[in-house]
Amino acid sequence: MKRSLDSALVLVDIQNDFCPGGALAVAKGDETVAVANSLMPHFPLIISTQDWHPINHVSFKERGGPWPPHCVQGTQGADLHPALNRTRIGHYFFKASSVDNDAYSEFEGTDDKGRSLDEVLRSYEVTRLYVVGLATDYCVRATVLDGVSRGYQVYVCTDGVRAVNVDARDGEKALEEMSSAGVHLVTSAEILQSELAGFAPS
Ligand code: VGL
Ligand code: ZN
Repeated sequence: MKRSLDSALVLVDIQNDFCPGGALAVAKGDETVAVANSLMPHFPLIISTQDWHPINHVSFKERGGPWPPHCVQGTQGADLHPALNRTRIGHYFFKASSVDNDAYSEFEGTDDKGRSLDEVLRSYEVTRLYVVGLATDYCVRATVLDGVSRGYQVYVCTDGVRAVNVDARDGEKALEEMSSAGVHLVTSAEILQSELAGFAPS
């Protein structure tokens, strides 16, 4: 049984460079893959996003930015994690893909036809976003807060996200901030249970 048609599952930046061994590895980042795979069969629409930087991107240290080079367009590090099930991903979005612009919100990305995330979600009459992926304190946070401000009801799957934690509590703080903004923090077990009961968790 699929969640009602007004819901989309958003897989934020589940890329090799954000997983152990990657250029900007997030601790246990690869653990988001199994959670994403377990949720996908229960959603009618699945959106994947990727951080997608040119080689001399403004966010890289050599240009004065905060990060080591990561998610360089066309490299293995920018690929989705190989264990992520692609069979039901309906749309792929790419963001921060021009040299002088960084972006953490996936709403700033575009798909292969140049459409924005908001445009695609509205075309399906989506009103609820369920979010898993990387990283809690950067792209998940920014996307989720942007989604709230655009009028979506947003659910963050707490066991399906992991944080960079430049400071040790950044991930926790980001979750608190999202919660204060009206975001629902739910576990994958709660999402799957409410699915069987036929309603969305609140
Ligand atoms: C991200 C740091 C730099 C993210 C992207 O996807 O959360 N974090 N670029
Ligand atoms: Zn980046």
